[in-house]
Amino acid sequence: MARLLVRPPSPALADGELTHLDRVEVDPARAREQWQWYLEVFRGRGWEIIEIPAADAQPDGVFVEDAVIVFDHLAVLARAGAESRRGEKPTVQAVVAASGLDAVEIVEPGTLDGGDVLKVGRTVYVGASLRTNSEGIAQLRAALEPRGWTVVQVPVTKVLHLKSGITALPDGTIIGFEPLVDDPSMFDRFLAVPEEHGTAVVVLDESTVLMSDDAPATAALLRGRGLEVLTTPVSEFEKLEGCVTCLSVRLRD
Ligand code: CIR
Repeated sequence: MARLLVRPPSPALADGELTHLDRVEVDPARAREQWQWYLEVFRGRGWEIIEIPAADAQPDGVFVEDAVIVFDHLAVLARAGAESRRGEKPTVQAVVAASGLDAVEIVEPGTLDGGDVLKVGRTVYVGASLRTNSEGIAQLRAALEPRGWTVVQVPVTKVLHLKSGITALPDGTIIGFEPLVDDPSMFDRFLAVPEEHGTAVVVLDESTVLMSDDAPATAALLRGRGLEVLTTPVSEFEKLEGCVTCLSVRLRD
């Protein structure tokens, strides 16, 4: 059964890191409600939900995708690029240890945020961003290439993470909002989407994706390609440069 790692939002979510956006008011109760709805989408499709213990002193702890990335049976424990986020790791590490996955860690001086890692088939695109440095990318490559993955470094200067600007459809087409993508020509198959909040999709299965409800023209575009598109509100997380991908880590058997 597919499993979903998540962590409840901290009451201090509004104090999370911001890099490219101005701080606006965040409603913690609404964030909690949106997080529950997000889980319902997965529950409704038979996913098992595994909760990482709350880390209320960590405003950005809900964005669990940044802390661990899973490749087959290997979990790579990231080393957050933002110092304020390094305290998220121990609770994530404990859950990973209990999950039965093998684990490797990115270590100092490497930094890597999971939001900078996009898997497309056996290719792993890694964003060189303010959060992910060349040492972190080198460590990831050393862990993955012997296991049959190809790591491709991608520049990221316009958004927080690689996956703030692009994600991939089930058929491997990369979608992105062009003003946020440094170099769309790096990708063999690139589809421009018309909305900033339309760049992030979570693949639920070969014909279904989940995305923000704040990108209706993109949802229509993807439906026109024959995909089933589910939408959910994530406005409180988008205010903190988060999106649908970063709220979970998907473990697929
Ligand atoms: C941060 O700046 O770290 C958080 N406020 C947002 C992290 C979003 N994570 C992601 O896109 N993978």
